Amino acid sequence: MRVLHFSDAHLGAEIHGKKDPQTGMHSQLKDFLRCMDFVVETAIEKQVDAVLFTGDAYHNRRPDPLSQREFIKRIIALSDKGISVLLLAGNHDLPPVFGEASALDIFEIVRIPGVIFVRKPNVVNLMTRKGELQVVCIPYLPRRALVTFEEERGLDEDGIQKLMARRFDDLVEKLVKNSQFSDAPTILAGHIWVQGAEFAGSEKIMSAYLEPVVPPSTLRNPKFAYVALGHIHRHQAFDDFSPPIVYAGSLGRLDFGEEKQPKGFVMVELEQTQRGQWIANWEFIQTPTRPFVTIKVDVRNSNNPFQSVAEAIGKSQIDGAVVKVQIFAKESQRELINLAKVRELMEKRADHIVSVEFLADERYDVDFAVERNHQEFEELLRRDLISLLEDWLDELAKKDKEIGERKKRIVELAQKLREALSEKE
Ligand SMILES: [Mn+2]
Repeated sequence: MRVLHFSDAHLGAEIHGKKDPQTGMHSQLKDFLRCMDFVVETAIEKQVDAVLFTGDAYHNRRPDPLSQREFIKRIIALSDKGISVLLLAGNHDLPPVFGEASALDIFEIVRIPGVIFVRKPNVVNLMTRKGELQVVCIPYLPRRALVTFEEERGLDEDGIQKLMARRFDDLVEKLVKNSQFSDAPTILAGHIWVQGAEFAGSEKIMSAYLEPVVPPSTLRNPKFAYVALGHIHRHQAFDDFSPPIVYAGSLGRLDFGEEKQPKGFVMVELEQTQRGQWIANWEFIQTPTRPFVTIKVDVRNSNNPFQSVAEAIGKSQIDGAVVKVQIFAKESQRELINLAKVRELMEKRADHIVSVEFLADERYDVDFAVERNHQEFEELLRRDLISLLEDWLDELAKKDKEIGERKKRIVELAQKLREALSEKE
């Protein structure tokens, strides 16, 4: 049986790019849809039996209709070809307020043949053209799904974390114990944080205070042939034991933290050994997402600084990329480098120019001239407060190293404060 595992599509993210005035489509959405098209094409071409999506379809919990239309369209394209699809709820797929509808609930209302959406921990039998696939589903579980407010009384942060991890372990054990498994292959699909996983940097703030951190041993049940994970955006695998535990990673690049990381999805071949045990062979396939490129050029010893910048740009692979330029220069060279002209050099090649920075004597100018339009300010207003705090601390840390060192702690405290306030409501 052949399964395609992908995750964290984040349609509707508008971090880097601009909106096409004709279609209202942002260039980041275009990029992510191109990646999702590639998923659909590959699934059809390689004749996969099932597609497993491990959460975060949309970037916003109240996604815009354009993102929804395009996501649903592609899921239907899979269904039309007889491919079964399982959609698992990620943190971005949960309603903003407890009890409200999830954007993916629509898949439960408008039934598409072979497509199911799983929002609660459950064991699901996915029928495929090659027979049954048993999937132990663990969607994103916030702290409150595992531990009540009353149970936390008297516990410190560490105690709460331990209780959450234990509850998670119990939950998986119970799910497995109470299910009647057939001889068909069984896998686990989760939108969870596994201990030891490395972040990409584009995940929403993750704190061990808000959700369980799952030890890999919890997932190492010999019943599972493969563990398909979403939530953490860096593709990685815990592959040294069986079953393989694999994060597909986000489908496309969200920001510069992922500049050097490959993005893609996973092809999984499930095979039965002579003893009847199911095992998985998997392969990572890269998506055609936009490259992110930072060009750093030091012109302090150059006689013709503009020429040096132009050469550095000429040598860089910026075609179709999201680009940032940092020019390290002497104050006296300021007049010699026209930042607008630097921008012009890239306009035809790059998909999007984020900034051209002139950095001299620790003071620098940022050429955001074309960038900061009304829409971007609006986006700024919609951003998560904690991530704004983080940016601000990063800014302060440029002048005061100590702030950089204390950033993690400050952010943790801010999260706690927010949590405490939301409990009061
Ligand atoms: Mn995500």
